[in-house]
Amino acid sequence: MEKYYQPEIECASRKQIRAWQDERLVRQVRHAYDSVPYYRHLMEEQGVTPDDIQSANDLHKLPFTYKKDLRDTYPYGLFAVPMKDIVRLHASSGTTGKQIVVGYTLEDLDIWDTIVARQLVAAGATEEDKVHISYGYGLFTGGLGLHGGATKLGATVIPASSGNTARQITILKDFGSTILCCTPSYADYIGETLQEMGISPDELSLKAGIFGAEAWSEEMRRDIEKKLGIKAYNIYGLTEIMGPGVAYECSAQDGMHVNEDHFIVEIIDPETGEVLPDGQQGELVFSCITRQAFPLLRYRTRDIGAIHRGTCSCGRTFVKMSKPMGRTDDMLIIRGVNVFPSQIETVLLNHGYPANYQIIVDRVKSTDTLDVHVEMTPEMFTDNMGEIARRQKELVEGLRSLLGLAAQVTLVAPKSIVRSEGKAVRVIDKRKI
Ligand code: DLL
Repeated sequence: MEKYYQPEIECASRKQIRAWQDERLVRQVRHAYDSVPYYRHLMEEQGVTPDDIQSANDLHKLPFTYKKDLRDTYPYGLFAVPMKDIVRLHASSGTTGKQIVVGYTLEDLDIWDTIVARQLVAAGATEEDKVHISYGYGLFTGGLGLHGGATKLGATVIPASSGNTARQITILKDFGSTILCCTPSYADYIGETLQEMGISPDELSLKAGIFGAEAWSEEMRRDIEKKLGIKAYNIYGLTEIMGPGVAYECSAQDGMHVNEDHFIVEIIDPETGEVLPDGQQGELVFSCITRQAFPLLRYRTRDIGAIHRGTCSCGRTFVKMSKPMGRTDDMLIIRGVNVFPSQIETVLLNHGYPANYQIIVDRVKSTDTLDVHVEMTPEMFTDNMGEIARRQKELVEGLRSLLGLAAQVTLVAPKSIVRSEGKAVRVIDKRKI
């Protein structure tokens, strides 16, 4: 039977959710306007005042905010409460450029813990569980985010942090961890190490995993579930908005419920900024409607996804966002064709390859080249050149039929691609260098 952390909120009527959003947005806009000169200026530039925002219907009148706004005001220019009320800072350097800093009040942390606890319960956790956290601890929000949620739930936290994989496995085994939290690429690596150590998943007590912080395919989910003998749940979030827990998966494992009592999600056309209808792919935009320290409004995430309304088999009423297929800034444009690394991953895993690959993009004589390096599994490994050529050709065909693009494929030896303990770096784009 489906379990909820806060059924009265997670399964509230749409009317009730809407009422929370209306009231909280109005208050939040006033708070941002009154407390952050930068917001006041942005709103004045757009010709709106807090009085123009009477309900969530008026959200579209507000200006967007961008990562650039966070960088321009670095470090504390968007904080909306005095520093004495900030009890925690987190930061993200992102894939490119200068880091950004966000702050939390005690109340903000409590909300964060609550929404992460919702995810844990949706994945079947109770206070009886041992939650093993292998997200990195530190300024990255993964470690402390899951830590706070698991503590709030009353589970037993194992703050393993990332790295030292053999030791992780000893801890998983000896401490009897039941829920594993880390990036999907690290979960895959842990699964692979388990096999190498000759340990069967049955020897562990794991039952579920909470994986996020990077894009991962359905094929990778199945792979991890098999390797670790668990059910793998997706969790989405970003430092700017809160950290992990902005959206979370339920037993349906088909899209993530957005915690709509704290965030309003929109999908927009990234080119025109126009709000798109439900179901259509576009850029995810979030507004924080309860966060005191950092009241970010209409934040352009650069993540590409879609939102779906309607009933979910789990009984929750929060809208669902599809798994983001990638970020607009990860999207490769190769000879005019848009390619997401996650699409390449789908082809590789469907052909039985592991999720250990690297995508190398270059420009030779003004033509873009796409070279996919993928590891063979130890069972595939051979020095038969004919066999390798046949396999490479098969993948080239698979990529061509999915992407409509000619790629080069290089099969490499098992273990030759460096493993990730956090977010995997899949793409080397030499064109930018
Ligand atoms: O990655 C927060 C987090 C930690 C989420 C642990 C989930 C688990 P940042 O480092 O600021 O924060 O990176 C945020 O990561 O904009 C997405 O591009 C990507 N991302 C996060 N979760 C997912 C996911 C954390 N489930 C950026 N699927 C976001 C795809 C994800 N991409």
